[in-house]
Amino acid sequence: MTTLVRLAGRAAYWRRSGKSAAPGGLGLFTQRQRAFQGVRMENWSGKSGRGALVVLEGLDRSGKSSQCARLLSFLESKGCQAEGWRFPDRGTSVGQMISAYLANESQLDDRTIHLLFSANRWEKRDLMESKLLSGTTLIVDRYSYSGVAFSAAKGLDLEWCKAPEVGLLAPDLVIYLDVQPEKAAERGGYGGERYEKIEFQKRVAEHYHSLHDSTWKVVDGSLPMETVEEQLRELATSCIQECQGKPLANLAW
Ligand code: DGP
Repeated sequence: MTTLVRLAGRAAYWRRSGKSAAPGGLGLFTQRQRAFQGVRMENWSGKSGRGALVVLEGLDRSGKSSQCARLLSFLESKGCQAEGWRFPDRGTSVGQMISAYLANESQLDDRTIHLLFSANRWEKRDLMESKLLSGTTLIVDRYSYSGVAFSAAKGLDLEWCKAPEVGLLAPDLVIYLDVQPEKAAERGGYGGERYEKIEFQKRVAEHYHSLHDSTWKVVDGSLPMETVEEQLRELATSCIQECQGKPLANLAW
């Protein structure tokens, strides 16, 4: 019965958020073939070398999921082998515990849930690596930076939060969709889950800013959707081309 309630809750969540869910975290976005709009794709080599690990980060309701779906459709329409992933991956047993926690159906100690989020990424690490090495680009909605920023916003030590992420695959590109917490809160579907509170999101934003490194590109997420989409296309296209020949690396932190 409890499982049924949780599954129903998850289905409601996915409907509310407009996100599509699929078991195992793969192929999560619908395939929409979109017209080529301005990004030059000469010397496209996404099919022959390794794929790129492209991560989108940002506050809740910053537009990540919509932009991931749009970017994936664009890459597919250009013949790039690409998949959409998201973390937390609620399709695993660890992911179901996380989902129940986020829906306030269960209570967990802050460090315990932090380690579960991390475990949820670790259980997908090998599959991510084999996909990337076989030439598939992964567009990932949230990753270790969410892990650190959200837990640190609860008051946990930043270095302690980073530790379990060390050894996961390092992204080739992190795109941070920058939206003011107040603006994000005005968007549909806000407030249904545990962390969707403006004061908390402000602290998350501060911690995100402390994590910026050379792989980060900040995009103004309050611009029109099409403008943001265009910027993401250009960033991802350059990244896919530039990471050819570069070995995969691990998060070092
Ligand atoms: P999403 O499915 O992207 O809406 O994410 C669900 C919520 O979980 C959202 O408020 C952000 C939060 N979150 C995502 N990843 C992590 C993580 O690794 N650790 C913590 N503490 N929170 C996370």
